[in-house]
Parts: sequence; structure tokens; C-alpha cells
Amino acid sequence: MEIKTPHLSEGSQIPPKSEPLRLYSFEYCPYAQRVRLVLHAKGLTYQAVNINLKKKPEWYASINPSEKVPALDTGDKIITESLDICNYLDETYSTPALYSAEPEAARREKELIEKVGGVTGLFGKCMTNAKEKTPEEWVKEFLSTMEPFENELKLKGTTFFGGDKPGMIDYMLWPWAERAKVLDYLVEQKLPFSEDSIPTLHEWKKNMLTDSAVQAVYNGPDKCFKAIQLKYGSEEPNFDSI
Ligand SMILES: N[C@@H](CCC(=O)N[C@@H](CS)C(=O)NCC(=O)O)C(=O)O
Repeated sequence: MEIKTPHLSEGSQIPPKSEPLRLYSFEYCPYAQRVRLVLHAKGLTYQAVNINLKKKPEWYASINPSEKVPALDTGDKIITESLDICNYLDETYSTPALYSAEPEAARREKELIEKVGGVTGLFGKCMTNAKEKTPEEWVKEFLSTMEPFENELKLKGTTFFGGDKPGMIDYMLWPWAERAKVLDYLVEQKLPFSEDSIPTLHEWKKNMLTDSAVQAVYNGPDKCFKAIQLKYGSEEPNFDSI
């Protein structure tokens, strides 16, 4: 269960700790969402201290010198980087296990997770310069970054990468699947993805929406796009009322 603060800004005080686990987060950050998904999947209660990324509290640099979210305060230490945090949570809270028990299979799952970087990198490029490519070029490049995921899930023949329940690959990839429609808004037209180019991932996306962790932290593309506009726009944002 998530117990969350409003988005804290410059001039705020660091709030008292209400739970042993504290996540420094931002409601619309896909990397923080990865960690929130894993926390929910493990049934953990945590305090989400939300950071206004446009006007960060002065004290946040002493928590995470890079001033990025997410950062997890475990009570003993602060862990940064979404994947490192998720791996820590999986090692510390073993049920449900999010990697295969068989070491070679788990190693291959970790290898595939590295490839999520291809999708996120391209997403970031589209956010900063949507006009850099034609819609057809964006589609072609996105399809090539998604191909390893499409192929792996088709080969496995399971509902999720984790089998009959989502595992670590599912949760590490999901935040960008949830935001896929943001790309249409960025390029100001519906991207010409043909339905049958990634049929397995289309089905996977529908199935992921039935997962309780996914539902617990779902915002959807419209709110995520609004958050991007507010973050990069000129007005003072209120991230608590999107
Ligand atoms: N590699 C990092 C990326 C985290 C990241 O880029 N977070 C963004 C928010 S989505 C951030 O905090 N950016 C700093 C800023 O906006 O000033 C991770 O996986 O945790």
C-alpha cells in the first residue's frame, strides 16, 4: 500500500517518516513507477515522498546527489537507480519472486531487461525532438527496439514474461507501454503502427491491465502527457491536481 505526500517543492521541510520503507518519487515518473509496481507486487506498505521535479526541495540533494527520482530509503541506506532498487527489493522480499528460480533463465531475463533501455532512449528522443523523424521512421525504430520483447514472449508462449503472473521484465517494461499513446501526442498524429506488427505485445498490454499492481499505480497516457507539458511549460505546475 502506498501512503503518499503531495509533491514537495522548494522551501518545504522533509516530512517525518511514517513507514520503514520510504520512496522518493514523482507520480508521473516511469522509473519511479517501476519501483512502485514492484512494491505493490510484493504487497509492501511504503511511504511515497513525492518531489516536485520542477522546483525540487533544497534537502533532496542530500538524499540523492543526482537529484533524480526514484530513491529508496530502506532504513539502513539509500538506493538509487530504478533497476537497482527493484533488484534489491526482489532479493530482500522474496515473495513473489520476480525472476526465474533457475540461474541461467534469470540471467537471460536480466539481459532482456537491459534492452528496455532501447525503448526508453527512443522515447526520450521523441520527447525532446519529435520532429527529428517522420512518423514512419519513428514507427520503424520503435518496432526494432520492441522486437526482442515480441520475439521472447512469442517464444515463451506465456501470458506474461514472468509466466502466468508478471515478473521483473513485465514490470520494468510496463511504464512505457502505459505511456505509448503519448508518442501520438508528441508527433501530433496517430503513429502508423500496424496492429499485426507486434501482436504478442498488444495482447500482453491488455493482460497487464488486469494486474493489481499495474492498476494500483496506473495514470494512463493523458495524465502522463499533461505532466510532461507542465514540467516543460512556463507556468507554475500543480502536479497534485492533474
Ligand atoms: N536511470 C534512472 C533514471 C531516473 C530519471 O531520469 N528520473 C527522472 C524523472 S522521470 C528525474 O528524476 N529527472 C530529474 C529532473 O527532472 O530534474 C533510473 O532508472 O532510476
